[in-house]
Amino acid sequence: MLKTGTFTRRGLGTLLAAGLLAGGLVGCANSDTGGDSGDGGDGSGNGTIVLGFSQVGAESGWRTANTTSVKEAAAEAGIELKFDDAQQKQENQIKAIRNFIQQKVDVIAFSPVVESGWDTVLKEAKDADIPVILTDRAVDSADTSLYKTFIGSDFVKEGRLSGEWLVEEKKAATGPVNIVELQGTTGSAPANDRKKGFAEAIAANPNLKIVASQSGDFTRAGGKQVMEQFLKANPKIDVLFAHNDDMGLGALEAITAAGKVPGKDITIITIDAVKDGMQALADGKFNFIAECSPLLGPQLMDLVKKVHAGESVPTRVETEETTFTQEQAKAALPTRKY
Ligand code: GZL
Repeated sequence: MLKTGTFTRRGLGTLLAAGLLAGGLVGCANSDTGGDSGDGGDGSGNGTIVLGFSQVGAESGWRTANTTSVKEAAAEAGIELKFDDAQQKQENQIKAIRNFIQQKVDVIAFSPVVESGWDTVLKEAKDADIPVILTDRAVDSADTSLYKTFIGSDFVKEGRLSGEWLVEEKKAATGPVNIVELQGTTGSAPANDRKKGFAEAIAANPNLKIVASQSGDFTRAGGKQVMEQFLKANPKIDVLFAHNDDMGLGALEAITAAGKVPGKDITIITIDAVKDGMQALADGKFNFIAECSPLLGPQLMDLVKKVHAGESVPTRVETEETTFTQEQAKAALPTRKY
């Protein structure tokens, strides 16, 4: 249930699926016409709202599910979507936003790959009188007038819940518990905030020590590569905290190749709860996952319509998420939407 949303995300998911089936819609309404989208009034020239969306990339299962949610929700909402995949490069996102401004779209939404370096381009959007919505990740701009609202998760809480579970799990430990940490993309809000929340939580038990921490860039390949380095440099690793499932899944390969049993020799905590991560949890290879829902599409389209109509919107629309143990993952998997 969303704290400030008007629908639960899952309810909207069902609605969305029914709508797509009933309408016989295939694919999605994203159009990359490239040229000027119209008279600059409603952007499309035919009353349709035109949304320019700059996506981080396609680095993880979470991102893929998020892209699907945005595209399907735009189709369902009758919003013309101009979608750009930045391949995890900030300069590509800045280029895409400038392109949307030139095309005079009605609204711009984006998931900022990193927190800093957005003020100039966001000021250009503001000067062009195009409202901006932040989705999924936040920016560190001091000027909050540069965007209308943020929709996404509380990453500090996700890190804190992960740390709190570990404190409880290892409360009987009498000696040092060595933790290695696979951080998300350097400079990104989820990496900064998950690291912060986790560190604050584990401070409750001085036995819990982070002995190595490095970015795996939210990818499976990155998780595997960095975990291989961790295993070579640290003779005793008791816990892996990975900022997303995909890096944890990549790390599984390195752990197994090193002759260790994931979930037993090394306790593994991840964040996201995408299907592959939940399967690893149900199979006993992971031990705990803090959920981070990618299904932001329907709520985003609701905000796009409100912002376009000049209606007031909350400054922050936060998703409420849960956590999963191995048993809870087994129960949840059959109905998991992503
Ligand atoms: C979190 C999102 C993160 C996911 C990763 O909202 O930005 O980026 O946790 C994804 O899986 O790559």
